[in-house]
Amino acid sequence: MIDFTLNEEQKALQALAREFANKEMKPNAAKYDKGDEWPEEIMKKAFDAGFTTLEIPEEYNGGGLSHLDTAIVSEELSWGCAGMFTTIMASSLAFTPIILFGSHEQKKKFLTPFTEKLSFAAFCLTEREAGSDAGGLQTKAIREGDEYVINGSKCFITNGGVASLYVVFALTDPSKGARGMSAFIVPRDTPGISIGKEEDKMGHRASNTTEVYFEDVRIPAENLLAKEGLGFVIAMKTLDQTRASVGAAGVGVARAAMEYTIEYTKTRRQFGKPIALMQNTSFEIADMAIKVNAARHLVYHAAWLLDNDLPCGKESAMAKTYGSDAAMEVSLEALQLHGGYGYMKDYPVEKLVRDAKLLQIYEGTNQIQRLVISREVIGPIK
Ligand code: COS
Repeated sequence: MIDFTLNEEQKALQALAREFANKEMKPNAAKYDKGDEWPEEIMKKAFDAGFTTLEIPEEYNGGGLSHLDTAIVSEELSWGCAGMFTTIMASSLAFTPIILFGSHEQKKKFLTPFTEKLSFAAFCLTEREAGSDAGGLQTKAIREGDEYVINGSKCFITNGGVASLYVVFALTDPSKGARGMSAFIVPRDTPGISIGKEEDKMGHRASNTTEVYFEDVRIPAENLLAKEGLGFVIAMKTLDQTRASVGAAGVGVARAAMEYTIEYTKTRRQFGKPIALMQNTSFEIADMAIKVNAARHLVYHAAWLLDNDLPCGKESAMAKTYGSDAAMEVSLEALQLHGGYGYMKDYPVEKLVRDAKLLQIYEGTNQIQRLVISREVIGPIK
């Protein structure tokens, strides 16, 4: 049977996340959007509230929340500030391969510290020449005795400069291409790691994005996740899970844009009446509400599949695509309905447009999502 009601615990969780977003994130969003400062103070509070370790299993001292619960929180936090939320989500992206494929010892050793003190993780897959074509990476991890030696570089790494732990994808058998890829847990303080330039981004300016270099980085062989050659599947299965969260972030951004628009158009008077009374405005707001609701349902459905251990690659890609497209469309329309004011930084809407754009790009562009969806929907062609 289908039940669309949140239970009492979920309602309480939603209220808690909404209050946090409203009190701590929204009032500081414009300040950190300038990009001069990293929102450490807000992140400390997010850590105290448990928002930075929601999905780490209880056994390792984390929140142990379900995917649906996490989606509910994600919508609220990105409604508060998508940039700050990205910092939290990027850690979660790096925790996921450890949760899915790590041994008990690896989880205990590498996940538990995140629940004890504020710290961040980063997922190191993308390279200059391996973006959408994730299987085309060049970073190598060559086994020498009881160690692997990693050489290569990663780019566009969220939390790159602030992370204490990286999950790094590298070729252990370069002759096999993507099938020779493996995944490693790499502590930041390992000699040979250096941080490259910090990117000056259009949006999500409250998040840290850098290059990360690995030069003769030696890690114990026990830091290999699962086994050699499974790296590509680990990356894909991770993204199958986390893409629904990007959809949830899209819902949060779209909802914020819709709410600002309702507030503004009810008070903005032109031709002798509030512009919300004009049919173009009210119909546009109706379309915004349709998109927010439809996107949320796709996100909840993908999360439900994940919680029930059912295949979700297509649905997670749908949630990511529709959620981020909704954020883009709704925020652009919100800007238009704000007229000249919408274009000014004094109003919060132009930031939402800039933030929405990245949701269509990271964790796999929406074109890659359509590739994933169409391959499954169309099936093999003879
Ligand atoms: N789960 C499990 N296995 C998967 C999988 C999934 N979701 N997707 C692919 N695989 C497996 C395939 O079954 C195949 O296995 P075999 O080698 O045994 O045949 C292997 O992985 C290669 O898959 P495929 O042929 O589909 O790879 P492609 O290179 O054609 O395409 C895409 C893979 C484009 C989907 C992938 O590279 C991708 O997602 N790119 C975007 C990367 C991304 O999101 N980057 C953002 C980084 S984080 S901000």
